[in-house]
Amino acid sequence: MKKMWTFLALAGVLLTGIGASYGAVIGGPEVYPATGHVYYLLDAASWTDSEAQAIALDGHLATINDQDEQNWVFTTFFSDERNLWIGLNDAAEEGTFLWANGEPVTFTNWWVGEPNNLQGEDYVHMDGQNPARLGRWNDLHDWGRVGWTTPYGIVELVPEPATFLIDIKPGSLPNSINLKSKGVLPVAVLGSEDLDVSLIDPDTLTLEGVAPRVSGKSGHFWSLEDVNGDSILDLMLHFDLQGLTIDPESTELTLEGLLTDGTAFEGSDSIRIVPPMGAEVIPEPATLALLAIGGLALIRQRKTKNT
Ligand SMILES: [Ca+2]
Ligand SMILES: [Ca+2]
Ligand SMILES: [Ca+2]
Ligand SMILES: [Ca+2]
Repeated sequence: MKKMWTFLALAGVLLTGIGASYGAVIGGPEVYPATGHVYYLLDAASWTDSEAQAIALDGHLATINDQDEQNWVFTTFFSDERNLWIGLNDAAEEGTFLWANGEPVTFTNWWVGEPNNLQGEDYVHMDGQNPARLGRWNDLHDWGRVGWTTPYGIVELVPEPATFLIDIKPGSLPNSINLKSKGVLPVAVLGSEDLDVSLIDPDTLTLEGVAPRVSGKSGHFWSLEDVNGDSILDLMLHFDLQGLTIDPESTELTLEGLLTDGTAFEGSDSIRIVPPMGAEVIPEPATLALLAIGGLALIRQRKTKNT
């Protein structure tokens, strides 16, 4: 939480410093609960000025990853026929649309017949002017064009996650992991004065990108219990070891997730892979020779017995 506030305070300092320029921040911060990303609304300006402003804020014009984010952004920032700039553009190569933050294009919301590159349009906005196509996308010139009001930029920032304490294999140290084991790996998020674990959204939790295991038909994959005896509840999870892709060289694992208010957090704990890589027992040539001699002796012995 502390990091989040430091971040917002810093953003506040930045905002006052750039208030007079084009594309000044006029709205936000708003947090999108599904990802914890933070959004600002900029005053009407060209796409390139708006993107420069977004970069100064340590973000980019918004990348719309799916219909939910589309709906949330439009509902949050649209009003009064306001067109909204997003990060999509084909300025670098005509016809190849890219997000300003470099993410792959996985979702689009074009209005019928768009993008049409009319007289060389390269910058994309959500339509706020035409009642029939509110929120649908259109390519436009950098400063808009006749018939369009200049769009307002939507900035998207990915905040630094807060860090919480996690405990892999509570009660045991070192946290030995056998990569061949088909068992489960218990992981606890430790509650503290600063963290009420009931504020964690369990559906967002992943260990090295993998979701916790669902136990049985109950559909439950987490429980609240005090695993370290400090009288503060901890969040207990289990992961299928075989479902995790753990690098045999790795020395720690990281759990990531969101609080119910969208605040991102992460926590890491040390692990020790067993048996350690490179420590497998490979017989020395001398041992092999001895084994061979032993084997011969055995055969001879048997032969002797048989005769
Ligand atoms: Ca996004
Ligand atoms: Ca174009
Ligand atoms: Ca167009
Ligand atoms: Ca506890």
